[in-house]
Amino acid sequence: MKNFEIAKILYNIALYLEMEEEQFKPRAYEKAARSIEALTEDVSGIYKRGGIKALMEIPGVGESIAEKIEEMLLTGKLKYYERLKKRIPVDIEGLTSIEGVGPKTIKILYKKLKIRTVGQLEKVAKQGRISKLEGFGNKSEQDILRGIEFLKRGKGRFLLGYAMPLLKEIEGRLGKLPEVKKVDIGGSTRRMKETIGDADFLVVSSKPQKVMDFFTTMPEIAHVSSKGLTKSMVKLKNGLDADIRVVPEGSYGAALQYFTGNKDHNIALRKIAIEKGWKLSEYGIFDKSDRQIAGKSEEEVYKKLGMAWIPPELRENTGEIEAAMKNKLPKLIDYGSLKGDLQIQTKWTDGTNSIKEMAEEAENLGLEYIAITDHTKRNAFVGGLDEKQILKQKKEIEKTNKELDGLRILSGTEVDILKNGVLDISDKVLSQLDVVGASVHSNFNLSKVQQTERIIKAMENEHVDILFHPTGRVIQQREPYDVDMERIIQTAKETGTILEINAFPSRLDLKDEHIKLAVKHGAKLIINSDAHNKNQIRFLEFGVAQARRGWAESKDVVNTRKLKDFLKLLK
Ligand code: DGT
Ligand code: CA
Ligand code: CA
Ligand code: ZN
Repeated sequence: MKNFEIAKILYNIALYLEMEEEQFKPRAYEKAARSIEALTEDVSGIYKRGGIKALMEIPGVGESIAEKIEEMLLTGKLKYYERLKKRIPVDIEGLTSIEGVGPKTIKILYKKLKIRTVGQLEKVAKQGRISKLEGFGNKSEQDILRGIEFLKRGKGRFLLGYAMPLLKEIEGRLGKLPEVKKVDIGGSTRRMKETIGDADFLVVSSKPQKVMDFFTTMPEIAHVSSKGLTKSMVKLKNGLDADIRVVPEGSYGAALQYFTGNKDHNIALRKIAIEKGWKLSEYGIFDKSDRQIAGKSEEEVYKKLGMAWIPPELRENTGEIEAAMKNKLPKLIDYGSLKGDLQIQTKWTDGTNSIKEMAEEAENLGLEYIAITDHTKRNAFVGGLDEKQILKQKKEIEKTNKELDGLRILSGTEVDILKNGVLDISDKVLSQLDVVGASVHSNFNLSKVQQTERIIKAMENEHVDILFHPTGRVIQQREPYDVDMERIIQTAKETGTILEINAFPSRLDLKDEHIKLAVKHGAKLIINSDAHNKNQIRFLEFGVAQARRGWAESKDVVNTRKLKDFLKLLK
């Protein structure tokens, strides 16, 4: 068991005990949970090293809690916790997954309204009964309802960046089968959407039985939902559903086009076909006498319909069809075209690798420059750096640069924007760094006006080159802060501040529509990985995907430039 899992169970125990009106025990469990969360070492490692005795050296962990941790580590379960769950049937895990609902709220809701599940909470909130409780109001009731909506919307969808490696691996395996002539992943995966509902494999094969046998017996499969000669459906062990279809070679392009979608894009294309007196389906385009006139390749299908081939990332029926008909599609930024990564954290704060390790990995991935941008002092919970430490780190970067021959490391920071828009590091220090990114890490709930003013103020600082995390959202976990994106984009343009497309799979702060707007106004963009360990630098490509979905070209993204030209674009 990982530290955070142990801590979570201890927190939940504290909450259950509190519901039972226990006096001191809840505090004890909370305290232990907090110090376990703050540990830099794995609890399992501590236990292996010195058993219960070593566990008891963790602040707040006494003998009784140490024994419980031992049980969790050895059995993966805790009988005491299971008993509490039975005795007090409140779905703490479900309820705490609603944004803004914490232990305090759950306790009151249980005592006053006997609420035990998310479903019950939704019902009473809709009846207006939450707003009548002491300490709650209309706003908290609406917040709860919004939180529940948000949770429901995200249910069952998977973050593309985390699902992709396994899907690519399966695609590769299918491609190696001698019976398989062609294979692709269609659907939202091919369109590189932020999240995917299920994966859609498409195959051409002369021996479909063999392909289906192979697909439905892969080690990653939890169960087979259906199996046929042209279509099978499975659930993978990670929870993701995957379909596979075997299609005739002569229809492959039409099938790939159809199963890539999205649905609205397909419907619009079908309408165009009908206007021409034809029929478009996953088998091809057919004329009045039902003769196939296109379908072998996607290019052929689009061409027959009178337009250029449309990159999958654009297929959302948001103007791409019109643009393709006029031959006015953007020349999208290419995968693999980034030369730098300007948001990287290291061991100096909450990253796990050293400056040098991050640099070497970036070089392996073909980058020419990176910036080290650790957190600053306001974010004490991740060991944020103060002025002195930042300058010390700068020295270490200079030293490391001498040890490298290819890649150049820039000194930087992810400086914190305080509630009033002031930065938590002095201008004097910021002025000595190569690159400064600024981001919001607190007070997410300010009004739209206040939040926008706060961020604009930071962007007006002459040292702030990049606005990191322009919306602060965490997909499926935290909503974006309320900001006037038009004004942020305007300010970016006026002040020469670059807007970040954060590539981290759960972040992707700027959505496609934001990127489109920034491109339209001519604001500059940058794609950063936000890597906290060296394996995460690879996330950059998901940022490129997001940029493509926002119609961005290479010229819109500053880190497609060589170092020398990139540096010229900074303030
Ligand atoms: P997802 O799985 O929710 O992330 O999104 P998609 O786009 O992968 O959707 P999915 O898996 O339900 O279907 C794959 C594609 O098949 C979809 O993008 C377009 C096509 N498709 C599905 N249902 C329909 C439909 O009713 N009409 C049309 N024209 N196309 C459809
Ligand atoms: Ca799908
Ligand atoms: Ca599907
Ligand atoms: Zn961090």
